[in-house]
Amino acid sequence: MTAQVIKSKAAVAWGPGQPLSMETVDVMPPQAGEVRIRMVATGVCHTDAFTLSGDDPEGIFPCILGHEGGGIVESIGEGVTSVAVGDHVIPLYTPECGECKYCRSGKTNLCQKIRETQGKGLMPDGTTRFSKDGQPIYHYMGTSTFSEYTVLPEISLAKVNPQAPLEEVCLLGCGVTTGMGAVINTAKVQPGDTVAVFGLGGIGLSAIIGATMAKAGRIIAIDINESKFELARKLGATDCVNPMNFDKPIQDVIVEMTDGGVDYSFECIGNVNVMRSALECCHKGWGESVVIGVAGAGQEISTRPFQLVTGRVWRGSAFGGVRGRSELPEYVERYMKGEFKLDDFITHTMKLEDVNHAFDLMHEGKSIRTVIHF
Ligand code: NAD
Ligand code: AHE
Ligand code: ZN
Ligand code: ZN
Repeated sequence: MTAQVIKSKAAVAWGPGQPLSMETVDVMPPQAGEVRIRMVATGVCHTDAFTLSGDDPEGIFPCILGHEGGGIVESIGEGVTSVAVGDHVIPLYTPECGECKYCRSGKTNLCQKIRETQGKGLMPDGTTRFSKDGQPIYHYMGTSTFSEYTVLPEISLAKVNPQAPLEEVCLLGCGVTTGMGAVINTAKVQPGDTVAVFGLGGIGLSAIIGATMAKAGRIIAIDINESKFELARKLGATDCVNPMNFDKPIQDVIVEMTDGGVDYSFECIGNVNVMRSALECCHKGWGESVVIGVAGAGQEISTRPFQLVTGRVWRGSAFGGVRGRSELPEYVERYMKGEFKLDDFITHTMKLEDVNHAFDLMHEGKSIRTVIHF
Protein backbone atom coordinates (compact mmCIF):
# COMPACT_ATOMS: atom_id res chain seq x y z
CA MET A 1 0.00 0.00 0.00
CA THR A 2 1.33 3.47 -0.86
CA ALA A 3 2.11 5.55 2.21
CA GLN A 4 -0.06 8.62 2.84
CA VAL A 5 0.47 11.95 4.59
CA ILE A 6 0.16 11.39 8.35
CA LYS A 7 -1.12 13.85 10.93
CA SER A 8 1.38 13.96 13.77
CA LYS A 9 1.53 15.62 17.14
CA ALA A 10 4.74 17.63 17.30
CA ALA A 11 6.43 20.26 19.46
CA VAL A 12 7.29 23.05 17.03
CA ALA A 13 9.99 25.66 17.65
CA TRP A 14 8.56 28.69 15.83
CA GLY A 15 11.45 30.96 16.70
CA PRO A 16 14.55 31.31 18.91
CA GLY A 17 13.89 31.84 22.59
CA GLN A 18 10.21 30.91 22.33
CA PRO A 19 8.69 27.95 24.16
CA LEU A 20 7.88 24.98 21.95
CA SER A 21 4.30 24.87 20.76
CA MET A 22 2.24 21.69 20.48
CA GLU A 23 0.86 21.40 16.97
CA THR A 24 -0.67 18.84 14.66
CA VAL A 25 1.60 18.79 11.63
CA ASP A 26 1.52 16.96 8.31
CA VAL A 27 4.29 14.43 7.76
CA MET A 28 4.77 13.43 4.13
CA PRO A 29 5.44 9.84 3.10
CA PRO A 30 9.13 8.89 2.90
CA GLN A 31 10.66 9.58 -0.51
CA ALA A 32 13.29 7.41 -2.25
CA GLY A 33 15.98 6.34 0.23
CA GLU A 34 13.95 7.62 3.20
CA VAL A 35 12.12 6.04 6.10
CA ARG A 36 9.19 7.28 8.21
CA ILE A 37 9.25 6.19 11.83
CA ARG A 38 6.85 6.32 14.77
CA MET A 39 8.65 7.71 17.77
CA VAL A 40 8.38 5.74 20.99
CA ALA A 41 10.59 7.88 23.22
CA THR A 42 13.11 10.70 23.06
CA GLY A 43 15.56 12.22 25.47
CA VAL A 44 16.06 15.97 25.78
CA CYS A 45 19.71 16.99 25.34
CA HIS A 46 21.35 20.31 26.12
CA THR A 47 22.00 20.77 22.40
CA ASP A 48 18.23 21.04 21.81
CA ALA A 49 18.15 23.89 24.35
CA PHE A 50 21.25 25.43 22.76
CA THR A 51 19.63 25.58 19.33
CA LEU A 52 16.34 26.84 20.75
CA SER A 53 18.23 29.65 22.52
CA GLY A 54 19.32 31.10 19.18
CA ASP A 55 23.04 30.52 19.84
CA ASP A 56 23.41 27.85 17.16
CA PRO A 57 24.67 29.37 13.89
CA GLU A 58 22.84 26.58 12.09
CA GLY A 59 19.58 27.13 13.98
CA ILE A 60 16.73 27.48 11.51
CA PHE A 61 13.07 28.09 12.36
CA PRO A 62 10.35 26.96 12.38
CA CYS A 63 11.69 23.52 13.10
CA ILE A 64 11.02 20.38 15.09
CA LEU A 65 13.88 19.81 17.54
CA GLY A 66 14.96 16.53 19.18
CA HIS A 67 17.76 14.12 18.31
CA GLU A 68 17.93 11.45 21.04
CA GLY A 69 15.13 9.14 20.00
CA GLY A 70 14.01 5.57 19.63
CA GLY A 71 11.27 4.50 17.26
CA ILE A 72 9.68 1.90 15.01
CA VAL A 73 9.69 1.95 11.21
CA GLU A 74 6.21 2.87 9.94
CA SER A 75 6.87 2.97 6.18
CA ILE A 76 9.80 2.97 3.78
CA GLY A 77 10.52 4.84 0.57
CA GLU A 78 11.59 3.45 -2.78
CA GLY A 79 14.87 1.57 -2.78
CA VAL A 80 15.18 1.22 1.00
CA THR A 81 16.61 -2.20 1.80
CA SER A 82 18.40 -2.04 5.15
CA VAL A 83 15.30 -1.57 7.34
CA ALA A 84 11.74 -2.85 7.10
CA VAL A 85 8.38 -1.86 8.57
CA GLY A 86 8.33 -2.83 12.27
CA ASP A 87 12.10 -2.62 12.82
CA HIS A 88 13.26 -0.84 15.96
CA VAL A 89 15.62 2.00 15.16
CA ILE A 90 17.66 4.78 16.72
CA PRO A 91 17.88 8.00 14.64
CA LEU A 92 21.42 9.14 13.88
CA TYR A 93 22.38 12.78 13.60
CA THR A 94 25.73 11.48 12.42
CA PRO A 95 24.75 9.15 9.57
CA GLU A 96 26.93 6.46 8.05
CA CYS A 97 26.76 6.06 4.28
CA GLY A 98 29.82 3.82 4.06
CA GLU A 99 30.89 5.33 0.74
CA CYS A 100 31.83 9.03 1.16
CA LYS A 101 35.47 10.08 1.59
CA TYR A 102 34.96 10.39 5.35
CA CYS A 103 33.37 6.97 5.78
CA ARG A 104 36.04 5.35 3.62
CA SER A 105 38.88 7.07 5.48
CA GLY A 106 38.48 4.85 8.52
CA LYS A 107 39.62 7.91 10.51
CA THR A 108 36.34 9.53 11.51
CA ASN A 109 32.66 8.91 12.17
CA LEU A 110 31.74 12.25 10.56
CA CYS A 111 29.99 10.99 7.40
CA GLN A 112 29.44 14.02 5.15
CA LYS A 113 27.11 12.49 2.56
CA ILE A 114 24.09 14.59 3.61
CA ARG A 115 25.73 17.11 5.98
CA GLU A 116 24.99 20.15 3.83
CA THR A 117 21.23 19.65 3.52
CA GLN A 118 20.99 18.36 7.10
CA GLY A 119 22.54 21.63 8.34
CA LYS A 120 19.87 23.56 6.41
CA GLY A 121 17.02 21.61 7.98
CA LEU A 122 16.25 19.70 4.79
CA MET A 123 16.14 16.14 3.52
CA PRO A 124 18.87 15.19 1.01
CA ASP A 125 16.68 16.24 -1.95
CA GLY A 126 16.53 19.80 -0.56
CA THR A 127 12.91 19.73 0.65
CA THR A 128 11.18 19.18 3.99
CA ARG A 129 8.68 16.46 4.94
CA PHE A 130 6.97 18.53 7.67
CA SER A 131 4.36 21.24 7.19
CA LYS A 132 1.59 23.01 9.09
CA ASP A 133 -1.34 24.39 7.07
CA GLY A 134 0.92 24.33 4.02
CA GLN A 135 3.81 26.20 5.72
CA PRO A 136 7.04 24.19 5.59
CA ILE A 137 8.62 23.25 8.92
CA TYR A 138 12.32 22.41 8.97
CA HIS A 139 14.00 19.26 10.20
CA TYR A 140 16.65 19.44 12.95
CA MET A 141 19.93 17.49 12.94
CA GLY A 142 18.25 15.23 10.39
CA THR A 143 16.23 13.63 13.18
CA SER A 144 13.40 15.85 14.62
CA THR A 145 12.44 13.42 17.34
CA PHE A 146 9.99 15.79 19.10
CA SER A 147 7.28 14.50 16.76
CA GLU A 148 5.13 11.36 16.87
CA TYR A 149 6.24 10.67 13.30
CA THR A 150 9.42 11.79 11.58
CA VAL A 151 11.18 11.07 8.29
CA LEU A 152 14.89 10.29 7.99
CA PRO A 153 17.29 9.17 5.32
CA GLU A 154 17.90 5.42 5.50
CA ILE A 155 21.59 6.11 6.25
CA SER A 156 20.52 7.97 9.40
CA LEU A 157 19.04 4.94 11.15
CA ALA A 158 20.66 2.28 13.30
CA LYS A 159 18.61 -0.91 13.46
CA VAL A 160 18.70 -2.25 17.02
CA ASN A 161 17.61 -5.28 19.02
CA PRO A 162 13.79 -5.19 19.24
CA GLN A 163 14.01 -6.55 22.80
CA ALA A 164 15.77 -3.37 23.97
CA PRO A 165 13.49 -0.86 25.76
CA LEU A 166 13.36 2.17 23.46
CA GLU A 167 12.40 4.33 26.47
CA GLU A 168 15.95 3.76 27.75
CA VAL A 169 18.16 3.02 24.75
CA CYS A 170 16.98 6.26 23.12
CA LEU A 171 19.71 7.82 25.31
CA LEU A 172 22.23 6.01 23.13
CA GLY A 173 21.06 8.24 20.28
CA CYS A 174 23.18 11.01 21.75
CA GLY A 175 24.19 11.61 25.37
CA VAL A 176 25.38 8.29 26.67
CA THR A 177 27.16 7.24 23.48
CA THR A 178 28.79 10.68 23.22
CA GLY A 179 30.28 10.61 26.71
CA MET A 180 31.31 6.96 26.78
CA GLY A 181 32.63 7.06 23.22
CA ALA A 182 34.72 10.20 23.82
CA VAL A 183 36.59 8.37 26.58
CA ILE A 184 36.88 4.97 24.93
CA ASN A 185 37.19 5.82 21.20
CA THR A 186 38.50 9.38 21.05
CA ALA A 187 40.85 9.56 24.04
CA LYS A 188 41.40 5.80 24.38
CA VAL A 189 41.84 6.05 28.15
CA GLN A 190 43.93 3.20 29.53
CA PRO A 191 43.86 1.38 32.89
CA GLY A 192 45.39 3.50 35.64
CA ASP A 193 45.03 6.83 33.79
CA THR A 194 43.93 9.94 35.64
CA VAL A 195 40.86 11.62 34.14
CA ALA A 196 39.05 14.93 34.78
CA VAL A 197 35.45 15.42 33.65
CA PHE A 198 34.11 19.00 33.55
CA GLY A 199 30.29 19.20 33.70
CA LEU A 200 28.15 16.43 35.13
CA GLY A 201 25.08 16.40 32.91
CA GLY A 202 24.15 13.42 30.74
CA ILE A 203 27.37 13.77 28.75
CA GLY A 204 29.81 14.20 31.62
CA LEU A 205 28.27 11.39 33.68
CA SER A 206 28.48 9.11 30.63
CA ALA A 207 32.14 10.07 30.29
CA ILE A 208 32.55 8.91 33.90
CA ILE A 209 30.95 5.57 32.98
CA GLY A 210 33.41 5.33 30.08
CA ALA A 211 36.35 6.12 32.36
CA THR A 212 35.18 3.51 34.87
CA MET A 213 34.86 0.94 32.07
CA ALA A 214 38.38 1.85 30.87
CA LYS A 215 39.60 1.26 34.46
CA ALA A 216 40.93 4.77 34.93
CA GLY A 217 42.82 5.00 38.22
CA ARG A 218 41.42 8.33 39.30
CA ILE A 219 38.32 10.11 37.99
CA ILE A 220 37.91 13.75 39.04
CA ALA A 221 34.36 15.07 38.54
CA ILE A 222 33.94 18.86 38.36
CA ASP A 223 30.70 20.83 38.52
CA ILE A 224 29.38 24.03 40.09
CA ASN A 225 26.17 22.18 41.03
CA GLU A 226 27.07 19.85 43.89
CA SER A 227 23.77 17.96 43.61
CA LYS A 228 25.42 16.14 40.68
CA PHE A 229 28.17 14.66 42.85
CA GLU A 230 26.21 11.77 44.36
CA LEU A 231 25.49 10.12 41.00
CA ALA A 232 29.01 10.94 39.77
CA ARG A 233 30.44 9.00 42.75
CA LYS A 234 28.02 6.12 42.19
CA LEU A 235 29.22 5.86 38.58
CA GLY A 236 32.88 5.80 39.60
CA ALA A 237 34.15 9.33 40.31
CA THR A 238 36.90 9.17 42.93
CA ASP A 239 36.98 12.95 43.61
CA CYS A 240 34.28 15.61 43.25
CA VAL A 241 35.33 19.24 42.99
CA ASN A 242 33.32 22.47 42.93
CA PRO A 243 35.45 25.24 41.35
CA MET A 244 33.46 27.84 43.33
CA ASN A 245 35.05 26.56 46.56
CA PHE A 246 38.53 27.75 45.53
CA ASP A 247 40.03 31.19 45.15
CA LYS A 248 42.39 30.08 42.38
CA PRO A 249 41.79 28.74 38.88
CA ILE A 250 40.42 25.20 38.84
CA GLN A 251 43.27 24.05 36.58
CA ASP A 252 45.77 24.98 39.31
CA VAL A 253 43.72 23.03 41.86
CA ILE A 254 43.69 19.92 39.65
CA VAL A 255 47.38 20.15 38.77
CA GLU A 256 48.17 20.22 42.50
CA MET A 257 45.80 17.33 43.25
CA THR A 258 47.41 15.12 40.58
CA ASP A 259 51.16 15.74 40.85
CA GLY A 260 51.37 17.72 37.62
CA GLY A 261 48.05 17.23 35.84
CA VAL A 262 45.69 14.66 34.42
CA ASP A 263 46.29 12.26 31.53
CA TYR A 264 42.92 13.11 29.95
CA SER A 265 40.26 15.76 30.47
CA PHE A 266 36.79 16.13 28.96
CA GLU A 267 34.83 19.38 28.64
CA CYS A 268 31.12 18.51 28.76
CA ILE A 269 29.58 21.96 29.21
CA GLY A 270 30.09 24.15 26.13
CA ASN A 271 31.88 26.94 28.04
CA VAL A 272 35.01 28.22 26.28
CA ASN A 273 36.60 29.36 29.56
CA VAL A 274 36.18 25.88 31.01
CA MET A 275 37.63 24.44 27.78
CA ARG A 276 40.78 26.40 28.56
CA SER A 277 40.85 25.11 32.15
CA ALA A 278 40.34 21.56 30.86
CA LEU A 279 43.36 21.87 28.57
CA GLU A 280 45.55 23.54 31.18
CA CYS A 281 44.86 20.93 33.86
CA CYS A 282 46.46 18.30 31.60
CA HIS A 283 49.89 16.91 32.37
CA LYS A 284 52.85 18.53 30.65
CA GLY A 285 54.31 16.35 27.91
CA TRP A 286 51.32 14.13 27.20
CA GLY A 287 47.98 15.25 28.69
CA GLU A 288 45.08 15.38 26.23
CA SER A 289 41.88 17.39 26.50
CA VAL A 290 38.75 16.47 24.56
CA VAL A 291 36.17 19.17 23.77
CA ILE A 292 32.67 17.70 23.72
CA GLY A 293 30.59 20.74 24.76
CA VAL A 294 29.07 22.88 22.02
CA ALA A 295 29.75 26.62 22.27
CA GLY A 296 27.59 29.39 20.85
CA ALA A 297 28.06 31.40 17.66
CA GLY A 298 31.07 33.70 17.77
CA GLN A 299 32.75 32.03 20.75
CA GLU A 300 36.38 31.01 20.46
CA ILE A 301 38.87 29.06 22.56
CA SER A 302 42.26 30.34 23.57
CA THR A 303 45.32 29.34 25.54
CA ARG A 304 49.02 30.16 25.49
CA PRO A 305 50.53 28.24 22.56
CA PHE A 306 53.21 27.20 25.07
CA GLN A 307 50.60 24.83 26.54
CA LEU A 308 50.67 22.90 23.26
CA VAL A 309 54.39 23.36 22.62
CA THR A 310 54.95 21.60 25.92
CA GLY A 311 53.04 18.56 24.86
CA ARG A 312 49.40 19.01 25.79
CA VAL A 313 46.93 18.06 23.05
CA TRP A 314 43.54 19.61 22.28
CA ARG A 315 41.05 17.51 20.35
CA GLY A 316 37.29 17.20 19.91
CA SER A 317 34.70 14.47 19.72
CA ALA A 318 31.27 14.24 18.07
CA PHE A 319 28.86 11.43 18.95
CA GLY A 320 31.75 9.78 20.78
CA GLY A 321 33.50 8.95 17.52
CA VAL A 322 30.90 6.19 17.05
CA ARG A 323 29.89 5.05 13.55
CA GLY A 324 26.18 4.82 14.11
CA ARG A 325 24.98 2.10 11.76
CA SER A 326 27.84 -0.31 12.24
CA GLU A 327 28.67 0.30 15.91
CA LEU A 328 25.59 1.59 17.76
CA PRO A 329 23.70 -1.76 17.68
CA GLU A 330 26.64 -3.21 19.62
CA TYR A 331 26.28 -0.50 22.30
CA VAL A 332 22.64 -1.59 22.65
CA GLU A 333 23.78 -5.21 23.05
CA ARG A 334 26.30 -4.20 25.71
CA TYR A 335 23.53 -2.39 27.55
CA MET A 336 21.33 -5.50 27.28
CA LYS A 337 24.16 -7.58 28.78
CA GLY A 338 24.25 -5.22 31.76
CA GLU A 339 27.66 -3.66 31.07
CA PHE A 340 26.21 -0.23 31.92
CA LYS A 341 22.92 1.15 33.19
CA LEU A 342 20.73 3.83 31.69
CA ASP A 343 17.99 4.24 34.29
CA ASP A 344 20.33 6.21 36.58
CA PHE A 345 20.22 8.97 33.99
CA ILE A 346 16.46 9.15 33.61
CA THR A 347 15.48 11.55 36.36
CA HIS A 348 12.14 12.48 34.75
CA THR A 349 9.68 11.05 32.24
CA MET A 350 6.82 13.01 30.72
CA LYS A 351 4.55 13.45 27.71
CA LEU A 352 5.51 15.55 24.69
CA GLU A 353 2.97 18.18 25.83
CA ASP A 354 5.26 18.88 28.82
CA VAL A 355 8.51 19.23 26.87
CA ASN A 356 8.94 22.89 27.91
CA HIS A 357 9.06 21.70 31.52
CA ALA A 358 11.90 19.36 30.53
CA PHE A 359 13.87 22.41 29.33
CA ASP A 360 13.09 24.25 32.58
CA LEU A 361 14.36 21.31 34.66
CA MET A 362 17.57 21.21 32.60
CA HIS A 363 18.20 24.94 33.00
CA GLU A 364 17.51 24.73 36.74
CA GLY A 365 20.04 21.87 37.06
CA LYS A 366 17.33 19.55 38.43
CA SER A 367 17.44 16.83 35.78
CA ILE A 368 20.03 14.63 34.12
CA ARG A 369 17.83 13.36 31.32
CA THR A 370 14.11 13.77 30.82
CA VAL A 371 12.69 11.10 28.53
CA ILE A 372 9.52 11.96 26.60
CA HIS A 373 7.15 8.99 26.11
CA PHE A 374 4.83 9.19 23.11
P1 NAD B 1 23.64 19.51 30.89
O1 NAD B 1 23.08 20.87 30.89
O2 NAD B 1 22.76 18.38 31.31
O3 NAD B 1 24.95 19.45 31.81
C1 NAD B 1 25.90 20.48 31.87
C2 NAD B 1 26.54 20.44 33.26
O4 NAD B 1 27.59 21.41 33.30
C3 NAD B 1 25.58 20.77 34.41
O5 NAD B 1 25.67 19.79 35.43
C4 NAD B 1 26.08 22.14 34.90
O6 NAD B 1 25.88 22.33 36.30
C5 NAD B 1 27.55 22.05 34.56
N1 NAD B 1 28.21 23.35 34.45
C6 NAD B 1 27.74 24.49 33.88
N2 NAD B 1 28.65 25.47 33.95
C7 NAD B 1 29.73 24.95 34.59
C8 NAD B 1 31.00 25.48 34.96
N3 NAD B 1 31.35 26.74 34.69
N4 NAD B 1 31.86 24.67 35.60
C9 NAD B 1 31.53 23.38 35.89
N5 NAD B 1 30.34 22.83 35.57
C10 NAD B 1 29.46 23.61 34.92
O7 NAD B 1 24.19 19.25 29.40
P2 NAD B 1 24.48 17.89 28.60
O8 NAD B 1 23.23 17.44 27.91
O9 NAD B 1 25.23 16.96 29.45
O10 NAD B 1 25.42 18.49 27.43
C11 NAD B 1 26.69 19.01 27.76
C12 NAD B 1 27.33 19.68 26.56
O11 NAD B 1 27.67 18.72 25.58
C13 NAD B 1 26.43 20.69 25.85
O12 NAD B 1 27.24 21.76 25.38
C14 NAD B 1 25.92 19.90 24.66
O13 NAD B 1 25.50 20.76 23.60
C15 NAD B 1 27.14 19.10 24.31
N6 NAD B 1 26.97 17.88 23.52
C16 NAD B 1 27.91 17.59 22.60
C17 NAD B 1 27.86 16.42 21.88
C18 NAD B 1 28.91 16.06 20.88
O14 NAD B 1 28.72 15.11 20.10
N7 NAD B 1 30.04 16.74 20.87
C19 NAD B 1 26.77 15.54 22.08
C20 NAD B 1 25.83 15.87 23.05
C21 NAD B 1 25.93 17.04 23.76
N1 AHE C 1 25.51 23.47 14.62
C1 AHE C 1 26.55 23.88 15.55
C2 AHE C 1 27.35 22.73 16.07
C3 AHE C 1 26.53 21.72 16.83
C4 AHE C 1 27.39 20.52 17.12
O1 AHE C 1 28.61 20.64 17.32
N2 AHE C 1 26.80 19.35 17.13
C5 AHE C 1 27.49 18.13 17.49
C6 AHE C 1 26.49 17.21 18.07
S1 AHE C 1 25.77 17.84 19.54
C7 AHE C 1 24.66 16.63 19.92
O2 AHE C 1 24.06 16.93 21.08
C8 AHE C 1 28.06 17.40 16.27
O3 AHE C 1 28.02 16.21 16.12
N3 AHE C 1 28.63 18.13 15.40
C9 AHE C 1 29.15 17.61 14.18
C10 AHE C 1 28.37 18.16 13.03
O4 AHE C 1 28.70 17.85 11.88
O5 AHE C 1 27.41 18.93 13.28
C11 AHE C 1 27.45 24.94 14.95
O6 AHE C 1 28.29 25.47 15.71
O7 AHE C 1 27.28 25.25 13.77
ZN1 ZN D 1 22.67 15.65 22.03
ZN1 ZN E 1 29.61 8.68 4.55
